[in-house]
Amino acid sequence: MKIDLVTIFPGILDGPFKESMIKRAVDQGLVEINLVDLRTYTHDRHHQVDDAPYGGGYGMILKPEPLFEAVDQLKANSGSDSSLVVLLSPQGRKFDQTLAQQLSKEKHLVLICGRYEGIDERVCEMLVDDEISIGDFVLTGGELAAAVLVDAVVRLLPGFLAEEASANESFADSLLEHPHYTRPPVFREMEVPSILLSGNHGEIARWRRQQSIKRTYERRPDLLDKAELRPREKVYLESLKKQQL
Ligand code: JCZ
Repeated sequence: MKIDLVTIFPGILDGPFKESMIKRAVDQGLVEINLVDLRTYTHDRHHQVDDAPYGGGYGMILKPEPLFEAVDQLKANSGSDSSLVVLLSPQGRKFDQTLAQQLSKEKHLVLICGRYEGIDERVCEMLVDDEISIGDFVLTGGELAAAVLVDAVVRLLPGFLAEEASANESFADSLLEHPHYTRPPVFREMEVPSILLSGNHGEIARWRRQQSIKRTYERRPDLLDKAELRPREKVYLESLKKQQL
């Protein structure tokens, strides 16, 4: 996969991909991540990327010409016959694990990171394939939203995770994760649940599944609609619901 991030502040995105797991994915060649400075695609002396809004009002708007030129060139140089151009914005459709999985199947992503009051609408209409929001809160620009999206997508690329890790994780089966413990077995008088020390892997798996269901019921009951529970797990969930009444 190739990911191009178009921004007027490449420095914001300098750090996030140069550490830990994403760095390893880049080093392994699972993904190529390029920071593209939008000002490279201006032709005036002041490298102007923004202008005042037609109709008046506060703030500045990103001009269409540099964005069209940047995206056209990035598509042409992608080495791929299909590119998906994504605009990060609070007006987009909500990002989630299902969308992350869909994006992880793409060969070339171009992520446009806006700034200021927004982007000329002709970019949104003609250049952008998908407008995505990472949540209902307002950032000062699209860069951190793009970093979140890249992180969630890259960890899903084939070869990134051990098979087990991706199978067990939160949201993959619409349940939150069970609690985790490591040594020591007693810390400041707080004990690790004895079942985890029992060596009985069948019982441990059952306990973890129940803990996942309990947590999801307590913290994110909305997720339970999508969860696929075995008959005995449905019975367990019903017993939880009765205890709460
Ligand atoms: C440009 N402000 C781009 C995206 N989910 C989310 N919240 N906020 C944004 C976002 C905010 C922005 C720009 C200027 C994205």
